[in-house]
Amino acid sequence: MGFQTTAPFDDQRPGTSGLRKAVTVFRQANYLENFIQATFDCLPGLAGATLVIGGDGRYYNSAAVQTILQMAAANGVARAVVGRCGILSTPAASHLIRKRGALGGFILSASHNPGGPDGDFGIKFNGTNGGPAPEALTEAFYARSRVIDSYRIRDGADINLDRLGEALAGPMVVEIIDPVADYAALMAEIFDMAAIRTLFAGGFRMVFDAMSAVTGPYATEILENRLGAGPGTVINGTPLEDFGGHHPDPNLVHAAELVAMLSGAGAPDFGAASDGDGDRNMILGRDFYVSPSDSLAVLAANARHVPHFRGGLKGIARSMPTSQAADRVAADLGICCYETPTGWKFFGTLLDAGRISLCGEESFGTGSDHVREKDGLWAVLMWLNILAVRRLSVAELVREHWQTYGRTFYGRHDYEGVATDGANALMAELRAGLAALPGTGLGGRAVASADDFSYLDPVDGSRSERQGVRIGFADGSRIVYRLSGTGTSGATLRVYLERYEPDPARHEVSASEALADLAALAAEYAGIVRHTNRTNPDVVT
Ligand code: VG1
Ligand code: CO
Repeated sequence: MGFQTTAPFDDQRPGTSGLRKAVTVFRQANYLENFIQATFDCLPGLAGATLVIGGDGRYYNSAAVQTILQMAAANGVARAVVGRCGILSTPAASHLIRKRGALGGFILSASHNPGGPDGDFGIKFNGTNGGPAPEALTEAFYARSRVIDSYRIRDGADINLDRLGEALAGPMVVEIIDPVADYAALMAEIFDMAAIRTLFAGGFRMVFDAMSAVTGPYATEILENRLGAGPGTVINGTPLEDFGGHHPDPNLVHAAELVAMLSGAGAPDFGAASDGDGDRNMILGRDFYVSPSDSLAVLAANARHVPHFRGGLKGIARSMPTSQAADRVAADLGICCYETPTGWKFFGTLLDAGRISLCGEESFGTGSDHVREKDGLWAVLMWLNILAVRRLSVAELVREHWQTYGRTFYGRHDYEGVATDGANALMAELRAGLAALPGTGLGGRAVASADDFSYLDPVDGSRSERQGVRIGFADGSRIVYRLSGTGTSGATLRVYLERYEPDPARHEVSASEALADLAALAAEYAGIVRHTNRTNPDVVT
């Protein structure tokens, strides 16, 4: 047991989802230790508490778990619950924290960012509700990390993380658990597993791409072993430290292998993918892509077919850049639809207060009140449960939805790794121009509203400013601009586009065609070429 001295690091302010940096940054002497001790110093009730620890298995995961265990022991933690081999998907960790009544937990992941010695690593602290720490707390961690001069660590041998059961780190009990079991049991409580089993038994075929990341073991156990989807349903199902060199980001660009498998006459009925830490999902039908914003709306409209939601939805929430498709369903159901800043932590207070049952983001994140994180595999099971009851194909279900509610064409254009100065200048210019916009025309469209989104949390009264520039047009179209909080090199500019089309005769064009005018207008108005030197986005989703 001892004290080590440390110096502050100036870059430990957690972003949208915790602290995310290159592995090389995390490996600097005392870097991880400094962040962990700063967190411990801000947590009342740490002595004698239970903590959950696990991550997505990327490079540096095991080393970080060992460090955190020795520090937790030295800081008086009574029990650490750790997934075997240090593995826990983000939603599984959220569930465990809640189930065990833990003070909180550390989730080790940089989500969809590439892994490996030259890739990224990340860490975040989730509180006792199982959700990401609120901004006030992460700001306190950061403030503490700026003044900290020492940390506590035990000088003990590494714990064997491969063996289930209990071990000791000094006075602290380390409990190594099966990372899948509790999560799989929760899914069986939420869904009509028998109905989904019948669907597969009737010849329904699917492919799940785990992208060599954490969901492989979860998907294999639940889809293949428990639900009877054929062997080979899960592809890239072994978690690898570098995700096989891929970007574990479930979208049309990075999950190209899956997209190809879902095209053509002999393709399976259903395709899905998840990301590095298992909290995101992409849903595909045969030759059909479901935009995440539409997915949230379709799930909301059909939730009553799922046992967990039989009593109806309390409310829905979506992040600001997510399309307004879910708002139309909420209006129809007579329930509230909340609009929150980007990042799952803002859904936490609404879920805890019982104001919402479903929530989602345009970035392939969907979830509910069962945990306090988005949940990739849960979303896949939601779709399967609904398809099993409705007996429609993915495309039929979504087209039916458009018929009823109209179609909201949606696209996100990402300009990755651009110079930070240029990106900041672009946003500053946009902000400076906001006041003059309403009532004028842009590219022949009347501007109805323009602002920099700010959010007042209706539950805890906290305020979040400067969450993204949004321009609303009189015809219901929107352009939103914001900078990413999860990138690790330079800045990433995200431009979000949406256009509402009530007329079913005009639904059968691609989103990129439907949004071409708006995309050109968005690029020109913000001076994207001038500020970033880029003529085209890197990723369009
Ligand atoms: C991105 C997404 C955001 C999501 C966040 C964390 O943030 O846009 O919707 O909540 O990643 O997701 P940003 O700031 O880069 O736009 V995960 O799956 O990386 O924990
Ligand atoms: Co993720």
